[in-house]
Amino acid sequence: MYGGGYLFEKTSPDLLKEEDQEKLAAFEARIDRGEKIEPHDWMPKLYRQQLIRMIEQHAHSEIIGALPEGTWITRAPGFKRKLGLMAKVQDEVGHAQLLYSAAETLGKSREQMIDDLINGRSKYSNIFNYPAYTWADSCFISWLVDAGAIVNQVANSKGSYGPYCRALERICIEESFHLKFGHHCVTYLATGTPRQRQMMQEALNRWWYPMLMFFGPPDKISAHTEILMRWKVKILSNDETRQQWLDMYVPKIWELGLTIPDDKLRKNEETGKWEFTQPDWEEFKQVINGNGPCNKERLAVRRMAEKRGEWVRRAILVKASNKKYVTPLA
Ligand code: BYC
Repeated sequence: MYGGGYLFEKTSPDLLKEEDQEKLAAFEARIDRGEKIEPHDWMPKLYRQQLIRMIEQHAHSEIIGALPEGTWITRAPGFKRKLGLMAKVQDEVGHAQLLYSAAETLGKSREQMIDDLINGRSKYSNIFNYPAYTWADSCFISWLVDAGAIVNQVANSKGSYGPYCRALERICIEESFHLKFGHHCVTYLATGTPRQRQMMQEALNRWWYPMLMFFGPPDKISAHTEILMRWKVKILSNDETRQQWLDMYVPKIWELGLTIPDDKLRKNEETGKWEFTQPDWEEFKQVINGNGPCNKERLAVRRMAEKRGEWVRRAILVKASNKKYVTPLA
């Protein structure tokens, strides 16, 4: 459990002291007026760094997120489910491409970002470090993790950095198809045979607390929320997105006759806020720093993909420079 301090080193607004104060004021006035900041506009170093950090982590989450679901494509029940899941996984990888492109506009190359990911220097979403044991786990991701992503991304798409917002708008449209697919899959299991219902319930039990963590640590211990909200990179705080997701999806989960594994979960009618048992924030810290149940496996798969794809990337580069390339198999 967490104490009073920040979970990570808090972003200090003191870092702004070195900036040209006139430029900083003009920049902040633009943001206050709701203008978009574009790649060639002046921006404080901290804004650039924070955006690279956040967009890059988001991009990594998309390609790593494709892994637990990807392993279910061949095992999904029936041809339609296989097709649906394959399209979804392909979309997620496409989202990563859009996001890497948005982050590149800030000056960090895609190669460097991938290198940081596979060498464990970058973070990605906690939730994809948990195993998808059954088809129901994959259904949980498609419906409820994507729902969480939509709540977060719809808000952030109204933010201040043009390339990120435009990428998010497109991503959200595709995510809404995933949500329908996921809802259909979960409903099918939750209203199916006793064995199917049990499988869905067990998946919900496994994913509930990692899902609460997905929105980030509570505001009072979040390191970056304050500065990111000041610059409208984040439009809602971590607690606000978590509350919005609970508000939208707890009733839907209950409607399906599933039990949420938290006796304390209730909506406080006076405050309008959901009260719930806090997830274990120490576990969260371990998971996002490489010590979750699947971190090693996830990065090993990415490293393998990177190695296997190397000849393709080289061949494309050689073709672009019009040289003859012999494949390793020739
Ligand atoms: N997981 O100060 P805080 C998807 C880190 S993919 C891991 O609150 P911030 C999908 C945080 O990075 C969608 N780490 O941070 C894909 C920071 O560490 P550093 C994923 C987390 O940035 C495929 C530290 O904790 N969505 O849905 O203000 C298939 C302190 O946190 C997490 C996005 O990426 C976490 N959950 O707020 C299916 C959305 N939370 O960097 C589905 C974009 C926090 O100081 N990102 N940390 O070492 C955001 O909106 C924000 O970055 C967050 C965190 C709300 C996640």
